[in-house]
Amino acid sequence: MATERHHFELAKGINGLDKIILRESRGRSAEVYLYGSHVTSWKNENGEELLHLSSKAIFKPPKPIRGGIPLCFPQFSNFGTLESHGFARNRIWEVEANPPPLPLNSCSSAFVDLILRPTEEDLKIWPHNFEFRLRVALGTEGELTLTSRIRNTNSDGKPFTFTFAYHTYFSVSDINEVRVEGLETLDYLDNLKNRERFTEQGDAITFESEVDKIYLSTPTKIAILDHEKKRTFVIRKDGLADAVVWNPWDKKSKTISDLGDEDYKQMLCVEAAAIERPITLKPGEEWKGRLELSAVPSSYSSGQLDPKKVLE
Ligand code: TA6
Repeated sequence: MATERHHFELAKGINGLDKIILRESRGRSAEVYLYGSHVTSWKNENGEELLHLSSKAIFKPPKPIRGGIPLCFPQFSNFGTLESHGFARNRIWEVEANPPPLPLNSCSSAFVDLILRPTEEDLKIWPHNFEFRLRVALGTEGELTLTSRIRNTNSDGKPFTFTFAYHTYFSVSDINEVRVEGLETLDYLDNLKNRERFTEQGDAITFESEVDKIYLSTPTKIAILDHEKKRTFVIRKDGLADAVVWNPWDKKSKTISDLGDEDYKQMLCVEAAAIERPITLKPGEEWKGRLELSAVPSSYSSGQLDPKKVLE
């Protein structure tokens, strides 16, 4: 069902779950499941998939979908008493026809607005009323933008506090060959060492074993350079101070039932997040967190990528 006004298609996805398809005139596309308001696909003009979806992903509530862009709210990981990464990623969201105005980025050609409000069951585990609006937009240059607006709608005068992440799984050619630029010399919490705080070395980050780090107060722009695919993912973020870098590698992968044993070789999670300083909202207040992803051809000739150009 293509509707002029809303620039998207509503379709049935895996296991009959409702999904939204966004299409851009030059062949780019993105797909969002109403289950978790979960982006599961982002393709470039050649139809190449840019996000990693686990080869064993399960599309069956209440199991979160493994891969794509899960939303972590109102809790990142186990930074609290709720289930890992909170409950927004395993709830059914609604399409919102008339959301409060959000300045539409002029080059958005296709977009959809989704909304989540707590159920009676949710209020028992997290006693706060909220409205979580997510706009997913596909731009004319193929960029994918996710804009979250979270409003405290408590009528009892109570503030609430949350942590948040866009838990993006990027598709890479070979994890041994990619490098991340923009996190050099930053402090991070190492989830593999009781969240002890360390300082990152001066060079680009490369991968040769399991990594699970929360980088603190990062620049608003981070790049993933994929030699083999001559591709650079540029991650721009607003309202999200931190960034998580995760790859489970071989051993941990075998303990994750809905992740293929070899998947780790073609995936890397770089997650725009708000963790170190949780967000507190009083009733009526609204927080906005924006993520913009672009995949650009890497401009290198000698095998040495020019990070400066990428992060300018
Ligand atoms: O974002 C990194 C992380 O918190 C890792 O510690 C790992 O648990 C990963 O998320 C996946 O979490 P999930 O709950 O989706 O299995």
